[in-house]
Amino acid sequence: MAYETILVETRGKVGLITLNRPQALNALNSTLLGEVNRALDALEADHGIGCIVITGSEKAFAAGADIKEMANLSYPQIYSDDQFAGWDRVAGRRKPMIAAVAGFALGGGCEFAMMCDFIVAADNAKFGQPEIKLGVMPGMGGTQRLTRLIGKAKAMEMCLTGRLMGAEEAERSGLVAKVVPLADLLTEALKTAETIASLSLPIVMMTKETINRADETSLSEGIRFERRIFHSMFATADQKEGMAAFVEKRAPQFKDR
Ligand code: CO8
Repeated sequence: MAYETILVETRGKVGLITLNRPQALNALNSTLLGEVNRALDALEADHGIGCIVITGSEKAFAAGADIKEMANLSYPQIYSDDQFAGWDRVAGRRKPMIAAVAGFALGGGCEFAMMCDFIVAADNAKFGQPEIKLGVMPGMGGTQRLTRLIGKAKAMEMCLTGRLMGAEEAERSGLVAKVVPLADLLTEALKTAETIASLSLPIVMMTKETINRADETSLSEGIRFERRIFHSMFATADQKEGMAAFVEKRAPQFKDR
């Protein structure tokens, strides 16, 4: 498949999407959004793929939604076209997605990274929601996801001032899972993705779905959901294989797809 704004490859059981608009620091325009969804459709349909890594360049994961594309939209246009609705499809993906972030992850770029299941950051990563400086606010989930990840005080401070947060503070605050040297970013993210992809795909997907329930429901309903999904795992061959392999002191061969 030919793409204009991204590069897509597979490395074993891992799908790798590289945002590729260097002239605009990977600003997220509508072509890029369409292509990311097209690539994710293909990777999700491929039963050989168990995890997806999304990355950018050393200078920028993405410097936000494309301001030049957005600047002159009227209210009826932005409302009727709802051209950002495609981001809800990105956020709703069922296979695990890791954002490997180096450089700027600003505005929609930070929001895109937060749509992934977790972020691995290079030590030069800079996160921020600077939309307030443009006379708008985050519009791709940032007010909600950032607040859930780092808490109200820091989310307020970041969104109301537009200040950037470095990798170390982002890790301390719970925005990123781990920070690695820039030179190791892709290797580390791919290694983590390979670990996930080597496990049972349906069990990984059910675990992702269950953790995401924590953002949507009460503790008791979340625990009830967890219990039901946990019970249903006993209908998979991979549960039998995983536990048998432990008892027999051998490596499991997960096969369910
Ligand atoms: N959109 C379009 N073009 C961009 C963007 C962007 N977000 N960011 C950078 N570029 C372009 C620049 O215009 C420049 O292009 P040119 O060479 O043609 O002038 C090129 O990329 C390189 O950028 P700079 O020269 O500015 O590079 P610097 O290294 O000097 O600065 C910065 C890097 C600090 C990252 C700077 O580019 C910057 O501040 N960018 C904008 C960051 C920003 O404000 N992001 C938020 C955008 S708004 C948003 O994301 C809202 C999402 C929600 C929408 C939902 C609607 C429903």
